[in-house]
Amino acid sequence: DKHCQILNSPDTVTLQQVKKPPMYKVIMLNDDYTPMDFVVHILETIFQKSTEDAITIMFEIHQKGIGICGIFTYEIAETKINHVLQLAKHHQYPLQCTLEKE
Ligand code: NFA
Repeated sequence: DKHCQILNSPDTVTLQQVKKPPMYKVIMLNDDYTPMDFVVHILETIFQKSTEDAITIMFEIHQKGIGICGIFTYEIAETKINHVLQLAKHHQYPLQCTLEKE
């Protein structure tokens, strides 16, 4: 049942287990001050969402309090969160983002 791959070296054939990396959800939190169009812009540029999907996700966060921006490896999730927080800080918006292991 474990995913294996055949590795052919010059004189040996071995079964190598292929491990998927742990994945992390990037969660965005609602607040009362960050403009809706700024959140949509972040979802389009940092999370590569279409305008339609960005608007849907933005309203979900606005209505439910939190929403998922995407699922990534730890390093990519951390980098995207840092970009969001840096951009929000630059505009003096209180937008918050966090990471959650899947
Ligand atoms: N609640 C914010 C507003 O009404 C919009 C928002 C959505 C903020 C998603 C943060 C996250 N301007």
